[in-house]
Amino acid sequence: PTLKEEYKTGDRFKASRRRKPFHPYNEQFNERVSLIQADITTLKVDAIVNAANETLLGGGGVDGAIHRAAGRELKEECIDLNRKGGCRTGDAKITRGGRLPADYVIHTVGPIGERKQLLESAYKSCFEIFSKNPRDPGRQLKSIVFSNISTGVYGYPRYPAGHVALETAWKWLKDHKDLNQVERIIFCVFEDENKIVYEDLIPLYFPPP
Ligand code: AR6
Repeated sequence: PTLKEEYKTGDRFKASRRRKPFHPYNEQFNERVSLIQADITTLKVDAIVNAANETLLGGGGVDGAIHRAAGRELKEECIDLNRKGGCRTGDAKITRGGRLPADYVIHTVGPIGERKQLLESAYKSCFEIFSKNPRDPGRQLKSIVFSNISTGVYGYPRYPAGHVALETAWKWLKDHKDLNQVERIIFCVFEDENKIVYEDLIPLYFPPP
């Protein structure tokens, strides 16, 4: 369900009236943003975002899960990207999704520790790739699911990271007023701790009416 639907049923985001929102209610935004708690490798969307490292060759956490589920095809594309220099921190690259239900994986590299500009840059790079799809420029992407970049092994504190994710998404939506392309921006949380963070922070950026 989108935020708009969830706000209507009223059983989530009770924290919404606790603090004054940073931005006013925006129906279009709330129709496009949602929160889900899931294993990101199970989601059938246009693109999922991987929290990778600069080699793009796989690792632990969500990166490991994505590589395992996607199989050889994705691995080979990643090896190819690695030969071309991998991916710098704050940047992003795209591959097809291999055996994943998602069509594409946008691999980004978040900072180690709380370095706000680099995390912001990672989210922005994902949005840029999402709107252009350099892997297959003819195929416009409409839905994107973000994992909680840098909040695992890389140790970015959860609340500050949640603020960066939501603020960057809000800014991106604001700067792309011709929203015909984007259907869904989904934040995928895995652990309960991050679910709590997003339930607390979403109403500040995407408040209910
Ligand atoms: N689905 C969705 N989210 C997940 C999943 C999953 N299957 N598994 C873990 N998460 P992390 P980082 C969440 O450590 O901090 C790797 O080794 C997890 O709960 O995966 O950016 C890379 O190769 C956490 O909230 O990524 C890098 O070396 C979030 O994903 C390094 O870790 C990110 O945690 C990157 O560290």
